[in-house]
Amino acid sequence: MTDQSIKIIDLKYARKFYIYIILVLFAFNTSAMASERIQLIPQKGSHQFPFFDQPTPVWHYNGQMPGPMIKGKVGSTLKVEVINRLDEPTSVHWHGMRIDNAMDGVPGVTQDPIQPGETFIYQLKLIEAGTFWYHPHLTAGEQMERGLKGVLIVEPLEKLPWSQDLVWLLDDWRLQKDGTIYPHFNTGHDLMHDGRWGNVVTVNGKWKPTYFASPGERIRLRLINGANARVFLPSLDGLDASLIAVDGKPVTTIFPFTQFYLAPGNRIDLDITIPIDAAGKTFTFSDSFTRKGFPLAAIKVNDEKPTQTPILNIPTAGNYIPATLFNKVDAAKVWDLNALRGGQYGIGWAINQKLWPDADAGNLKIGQPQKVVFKNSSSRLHPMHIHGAFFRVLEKNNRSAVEPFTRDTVLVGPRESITIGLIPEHNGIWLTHCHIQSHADAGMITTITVD
Ligand SMILES: [Cu+2]
Repeated sequence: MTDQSIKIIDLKYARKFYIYIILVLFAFNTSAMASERIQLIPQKGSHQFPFFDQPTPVWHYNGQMPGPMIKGKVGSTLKVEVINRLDEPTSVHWHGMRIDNAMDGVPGVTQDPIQPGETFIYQLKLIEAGTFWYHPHLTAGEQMERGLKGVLIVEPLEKLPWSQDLVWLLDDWRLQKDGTIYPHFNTGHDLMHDGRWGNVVTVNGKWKPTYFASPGERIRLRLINGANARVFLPSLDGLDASLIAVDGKPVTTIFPFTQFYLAPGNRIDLDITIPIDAAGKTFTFSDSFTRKGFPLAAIKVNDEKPTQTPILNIPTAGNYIPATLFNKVDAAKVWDLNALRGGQYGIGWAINQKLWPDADAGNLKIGQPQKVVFKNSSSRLHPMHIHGAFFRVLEKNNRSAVEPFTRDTVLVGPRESITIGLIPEHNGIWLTHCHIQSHADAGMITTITVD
């Protein structure tokens, strides 16, 4: 046998070996998809921000910041095994998802807290495609602020037509000079104002990250506000975009994106076309809610030949929860939002003068259109979130203000009143609360029983 023939034989074996590896990887990949079983491990760890020499101690899922992006297809069931490796009890709530009430992740209402060392398995039947996210629903003012959160995307059965599906989880952190997280949560200041606002804004845990695109490319961008209290008003540096989904659900009609107050809990999906002549340009997305403003992330357009901009058939929700359904409903439930002395912090945030857990907003009948007025009697912001349901904004300050989309969270401004229409579709005891975590921790939570 010559040297040459040995080489040839080696190559043959090598090729077989590679094919074998590819087959094994393929089999592993498909079996992982079919089983749809995921482990989520809340635990202590660290995260490196660019400003500090030392990594910042955080709490996160599976050692990742943000937690792993969970994806599943409509019609499948995800089994998420949560193994609590924190030193305190926790839970996982699946924000915006309409799932069995027992899987909603609210300790004291839908389940017992997951104690340290314990495991809880969430079974999530994926009934609709969209952008959702997950976070603890226990001492959330601290647990979320230390970093526990992640994104869950439910994909439709058909292939998504966009060449890129960007997911940006927006967040802010209150970091001290040494890089550690400011360790006092729900302070008097946070409670009396709009909760805890950080001094560092991140996208997917990074400060001002850069993403890349080609001229002419069409991108789906999902923005999720995972902050404890900060409201974002994203601006796109002149890029044209259409608003195609709000809070996980397609809009009723697609229209150009102008502005959207992305309150804690809110998600928007945008369809963005990179201009054909934008080669070499960088578009820096920023937040303009506060006077200071923050850069969020950048999209850098490469110098490649322009790609043909595809024409997309973007699904809409049609006339889901039509506003006219509520014309004949006159008796609206009024939920007054205001501060109140009392509760564990001395400063409480109440719904109808009641502080959680002494709260119950009554019953709603399944399938029956219902109007609710969020009446903000305070001078603070309250992004109000209803679990397990979507609703339509009908009026602002008693004037018609029908939105061409549904939501699960709506920002109620100081002294503002917002009338919503909802049709309860799922049995159970569902939470309604302010998504500013300090306000929720200080009592601004109630329940509605749907039967
Ligand atoms: Cu609030």
